[in-house]
Amino acid sequence: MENNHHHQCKIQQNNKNNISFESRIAAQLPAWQKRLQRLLRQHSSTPIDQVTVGQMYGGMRGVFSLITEISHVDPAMGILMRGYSIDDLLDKLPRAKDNSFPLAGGLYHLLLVDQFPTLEDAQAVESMWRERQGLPGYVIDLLRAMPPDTHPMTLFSQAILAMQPYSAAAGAYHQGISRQEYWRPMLEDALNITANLPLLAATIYNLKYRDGAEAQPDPDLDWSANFAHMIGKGANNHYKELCRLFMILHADQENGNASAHTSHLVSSTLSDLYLSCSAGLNALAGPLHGLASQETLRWLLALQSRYNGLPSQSELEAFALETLNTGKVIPGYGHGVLRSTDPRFTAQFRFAERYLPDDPIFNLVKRVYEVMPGVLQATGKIKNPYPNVDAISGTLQHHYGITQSEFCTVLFGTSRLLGLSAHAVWARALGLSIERPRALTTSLVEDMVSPSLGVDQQTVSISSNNKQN
Ligand code: HAX
Repeated sequence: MENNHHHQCKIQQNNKNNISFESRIAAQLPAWQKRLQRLLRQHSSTPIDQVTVGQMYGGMRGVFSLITEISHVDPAMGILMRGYSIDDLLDKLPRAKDNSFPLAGGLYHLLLVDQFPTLEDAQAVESMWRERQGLPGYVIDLLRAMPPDTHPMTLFSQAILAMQPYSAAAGAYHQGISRQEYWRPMLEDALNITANLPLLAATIYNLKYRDGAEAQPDPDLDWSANFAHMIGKGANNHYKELCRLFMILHADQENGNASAHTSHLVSSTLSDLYLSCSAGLNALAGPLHGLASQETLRWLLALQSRYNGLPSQSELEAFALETLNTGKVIPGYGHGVLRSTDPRFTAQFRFAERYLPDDPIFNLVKRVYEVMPGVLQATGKIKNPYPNVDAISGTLQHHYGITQSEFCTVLFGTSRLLGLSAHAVWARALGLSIERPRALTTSLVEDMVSPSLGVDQQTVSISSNNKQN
């Protein structure tokens, strides 16, 4: 109880600390409002895309129908965050002295403020996060009360939802804040949620795999590396560097992917960031999405144990075909938008070559990369036979002792909420609407594309009814 009171006081104090951050966003909004008004006045009815029947049944793949200013996926170049490629971000974002990889605070500044951060800007975000660290005691109690075999993603999503009573935006809404100002308390929520993500991830890790050891942030460490410290790996400088790399790579990917879109849809109802982030995590927990990092590690471990080490190319092909022939996907390969090797895969591959060249699972990843594109291409149906971010991320974690494959997606979510929260603040600042696409039944689609298809269908059902009779 005392803990909760302490948490509330802390949130109130922090309201004052992000004024300059907030004002940098506010300063850009009048020009944005004019720009959007002009665009909509002149082009509200101009078509951007058309929707085919295949796309309606195929999960709306490739339909341009969302707006975000935060990031864009280019099929060849990969994710561009505020226009910067992964390699640019890794090269140019500010890093602390003697660190090999950037501070996540700098990336968050870029995502939220749309100005390339100085080291001072990056450190200012890191300080805002530091000041806001602390989980309410009841959240930890809640996590402890769950059955021990609960999936860590369930705990993660639950914990974010459980903190919803502290939402500044929900409170402001109930006090009657105007719609134009609503993004400000959302920014406050964004800082409070993101500040606590490594602490929450470490708390879940420790509860599940370290006998509930208390996660205690080190005030001298940055946001990303603090995760390493809080799970007892603070002395391992290479793992701290991996945490920094990981948190940059997974932070965002446009807002059409399942977790970002879920979170955007929920947020579009004016619900607060705790509700929308928790919802986004639930989508990330699906095996075709963020859970692919867990699934890849499991698949690689199964491969290793089947062949007692590194398989030959033909053994690997046989194992891959076995997966495909049992109706499963090859985890870590393919992508909804990308049409080449994911630069986030390449960045992690470079890390592995530098820090863990002899790791046996990394050597499996390498062999899979040699063989799998050919195997997938031969199926004739997969649009992108190349590896995505998840094809290697779990392997790197495994090398440093995060051997619990089910935990991989929590780290993914820790980083991804940076992007989702930035999308949400800007969607609110720009006044984007509640989402409400329309739906059709198959009969209506048949009637629209070819009325005779509908008649054929009626004949089929009449004749099958007759047979039954
Ligand atoms: N293994 C086997 N089959 C695959 C495949 C893979 N890795 N990737 C695509 N396919 C199949 C699809 O299932 C689809 O088959 P059907 O026509 O029988 O349904 C066909 O190839 C065409 O699919 P596509 O157009 O190339 O790809 P989609 O846009 O439909 O799907 C996915 C994109 C990422 C979901 C898909 O490639 C996949 O399931 N990959 C494996 C899981 C994975 O790694 N997911 C993580 C993706 C990155 C991410 O979101 N991280 O969070």
